[in-house]
Amino acid sequence: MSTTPPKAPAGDVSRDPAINQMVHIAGSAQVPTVWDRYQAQHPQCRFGSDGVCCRLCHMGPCRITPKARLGICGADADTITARNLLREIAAGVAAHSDHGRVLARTLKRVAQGQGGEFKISDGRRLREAAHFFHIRTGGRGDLEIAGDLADFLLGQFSWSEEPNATLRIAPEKRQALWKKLEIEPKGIDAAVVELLHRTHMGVDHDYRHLIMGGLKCALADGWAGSAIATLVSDILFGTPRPVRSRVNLGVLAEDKVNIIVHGHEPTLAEMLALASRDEELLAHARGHGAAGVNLAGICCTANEVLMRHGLPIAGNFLQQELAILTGAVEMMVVDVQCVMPSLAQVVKCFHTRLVSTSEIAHNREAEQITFDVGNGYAHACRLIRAAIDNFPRRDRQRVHIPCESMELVAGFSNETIYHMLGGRYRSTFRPLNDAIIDGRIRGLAAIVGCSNPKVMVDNSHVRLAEELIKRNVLVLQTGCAAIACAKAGLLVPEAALEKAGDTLREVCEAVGIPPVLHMGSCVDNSRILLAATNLLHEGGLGEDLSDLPVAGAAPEWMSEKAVAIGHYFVASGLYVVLGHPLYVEGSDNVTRLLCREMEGITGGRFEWEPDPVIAADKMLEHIERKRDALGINVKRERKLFDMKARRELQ
Ligand code: NFS
Ligand code: SF4
Repeated sequence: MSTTPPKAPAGDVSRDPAINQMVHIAGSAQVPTVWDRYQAQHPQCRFGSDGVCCRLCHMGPCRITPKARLGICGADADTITARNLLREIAAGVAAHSDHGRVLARTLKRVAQGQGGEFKISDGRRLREAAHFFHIRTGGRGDLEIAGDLADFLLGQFSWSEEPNATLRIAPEKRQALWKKLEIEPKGIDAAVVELLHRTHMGVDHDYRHLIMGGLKCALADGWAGSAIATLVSDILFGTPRPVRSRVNLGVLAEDKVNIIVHGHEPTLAEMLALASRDEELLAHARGHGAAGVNLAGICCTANEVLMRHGLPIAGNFLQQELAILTGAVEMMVVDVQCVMPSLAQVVKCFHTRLVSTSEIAHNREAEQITFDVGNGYAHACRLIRAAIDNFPRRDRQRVHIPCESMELVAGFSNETIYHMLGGRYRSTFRPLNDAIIDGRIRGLAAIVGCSNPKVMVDNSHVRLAEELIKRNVLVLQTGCAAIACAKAGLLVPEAALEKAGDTLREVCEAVGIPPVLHMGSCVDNSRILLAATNLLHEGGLGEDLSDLPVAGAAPEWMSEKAVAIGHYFVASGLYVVLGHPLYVEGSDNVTRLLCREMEGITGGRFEWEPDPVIAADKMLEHIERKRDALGINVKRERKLFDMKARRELQ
């Protein structure tokens, strides 16, 4: 606990009452949170936010000002901002891809019979992937194929003469453009290393060349590292199908042992999900006066176990400290990414045990119990037992669980969308394409990314999604953005009745889907790329991703991973609206390249727009412009697209 009482943030920090209530409680208990530290950082450094501070060598640090337009080495604002941006992209790509590597290694261990309780859960997805990458499947068992696939995927990380084979998932025209622009990555690790090299003092000094290099590395994320993470997770843990669950801090149970999984890698959480149903452990819990074991998640580990097991979500990024502040969490189990170092301070004020489980992510004040795949189940049981043993230490006087908890439906993988649209006999995207072509659905919007204390938490996500569905745009989501909209009740089919425009509502009702589809964690943005690719393959909406009436947005983003995602969307020809700018505004040239000129190069570009309603206007404008170009905005008779008419057309 701090000795000086933190300054309480003025007014509400979020549109979510559960967040506001807990921030208030934190203030009374004098436990500092992210909002207090945000205040303490004010004013934030302008050189940093403009991207013109360089400390890439030790002649510096240098910063660009009106009286010093060059760094000591002679680097100008263009070079400095571009290099700083590229280092962010490299870190984001590294984070997603290293996560993918951990999963590919797990697949390998399963294939070798050393994967403990892990197994191949979706043999069909395994075989489809093997077939796609020319790995022999005929007459072979799952494990044999899995071993070859794991080797193949692990091979995608190192440098090679050839572009990454996983790029072949993309539409052909897009692949050809990447080749022409010379931005095909040739190995994921190699792409990251190349960026670090190019941005070292005294190497690449052409901002345009630098930015194109950034796109190349970003492609190694969306179409390689993240795609591998998603694919292998589906193979090992099952491809998500629609599943109902609940979200927000109210999912924590007053009478049960609450365990929170937080971070990004799904492996340990999978085992905890299994072990939380273990009869012996449940009896142990009863023996300690608890009615059961309640496993809930935060951030993307939560999204992973939600998608596959329907486990409840306690909150998104900015609710991690608040979950502990409820006083009702016996254990928080963290792995990698988006885990605030402050958690170690918050748990000191409560009985919560903070357990760190990744070999690469330690916190000196957390307990380190490194997870080992081969002993996964036993490991999970040990953790749950320790959490149960901690239950009697809960101070009932200090328990404050907000009542907010909302229902949601998640699990919209591409396979699910195929299945739901096409029905039992004919899995297809056709009905979606038809609805877009005849204008009942104007287009698709991806709303993704983090939460950020700089803005009213969750507000932009929810307002943007509401505006878009009102205007008949189907919304796809991942990450903390999806959790934000889920808390606001947008992820249930009934939301279509209340909030969607007339024609989108008709489609949602006919198919039985919400107007906002939860496609998973942030690495599952690869599912969004695939959904866009599937739309193209289905036909009638152009030949390249940049032809599609599709737009992306990250209204409250904060992480370097979000920077990488934004760049692979733009490199894939998509229009991306960010709620606040990248750290590049110190260079007019870099800003113009990213926000204007890029459209003539990749077909995609960035836009900054803090106001969610104006962002919706801009996204819709983009979508309508694409519809015009496709020639599908001419007024048509609806009957043209009934089954009979389609048969006649054929
Ligand atoms: Ni994505 Fe998921 Fe959330 Fe942002 Fe962090 S949890 S990987 S980075 S904060 S959306
Ligand atoms: Fe300064 Fe150049 Fe060194 Fe950057 S690389 S710190 S601009 S001298």
